[in-house]
Amino acid sequence: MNDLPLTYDLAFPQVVPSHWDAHLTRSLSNLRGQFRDAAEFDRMLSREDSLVYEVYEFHRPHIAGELLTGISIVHPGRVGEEFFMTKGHFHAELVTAEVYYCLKGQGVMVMENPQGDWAVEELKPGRVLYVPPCWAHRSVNTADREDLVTLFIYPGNAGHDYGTIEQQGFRKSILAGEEKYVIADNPRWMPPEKR
Ligand code: S6P
Ligand code: ZN
Repeated sequence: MNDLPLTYDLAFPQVVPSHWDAHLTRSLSNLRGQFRDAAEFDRMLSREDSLVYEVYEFHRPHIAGELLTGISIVHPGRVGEEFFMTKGHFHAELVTAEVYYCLKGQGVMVMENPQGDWAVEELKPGRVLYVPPCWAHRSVNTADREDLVTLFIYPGNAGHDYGTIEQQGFRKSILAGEEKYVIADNPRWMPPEKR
C-alpha cells in the first residue's frame, strides 16, 4: 500500500466508484437470524440467496490517524414487511464515530447505544449523518425499487464487532406501512437481562 493521496469518482446515476480495493457482497444467508419473520426468510432463501447489499472499500492501514472510506449500496427488497438492511455493528474500538453521506435513494440508519438510547435517522440524497462514538448502526433501504447508496468515513482503528448485534439484534425494526416506513419494536431483540 502506497502512502499517496487517493481519489475516486462517483458517476451518477449508478454511483459505483471508478475503482476500488475490495468489493464485499452480502446476501440473505449472511443475515440469518436478523429478520423478524424467520419463516418468510427461510422461504425466500430456499428460492434464492438474493444479494442484499454491497460495499466498495479502499485499503488504508487499520490504525489510529487513518480514515477508511468507501461506498455502501443496499438493494431494495423486503423479507415479509421488513426492508432489506445491513448486518449492522458496533465498532470494536467502541469509542469511534463514523460519518455517512447519502448519495442516492431513500432509507434510514437505525442506531442504538449500550446505555439503552436508540435513534432512527432518515437518509436521502445530500444528507450527512454523524454516528457518534459507541452507537451501533445499520442502514435500511426503504425504497421500493431504488438502491440506497451512501459514502462512509470512519477511523482506521475502529474495527467491527458484529457478534453483539448478531446475538441481541437492534431494538427497532423498519417495516413497510401506510407511511414511507414504520418504526416497530423488534420482537427478536434480546434485552440486557437475557444476554
Ligand atoms: C463500516 C461502515 C460501513 C458498513 C457497511 C456494511 O464501519 O459502517 O462500511 O460496513 O455499510 O454494513 P455492515 O454492518 O455489514 O458492516
Ligand atoms: Zn461502522
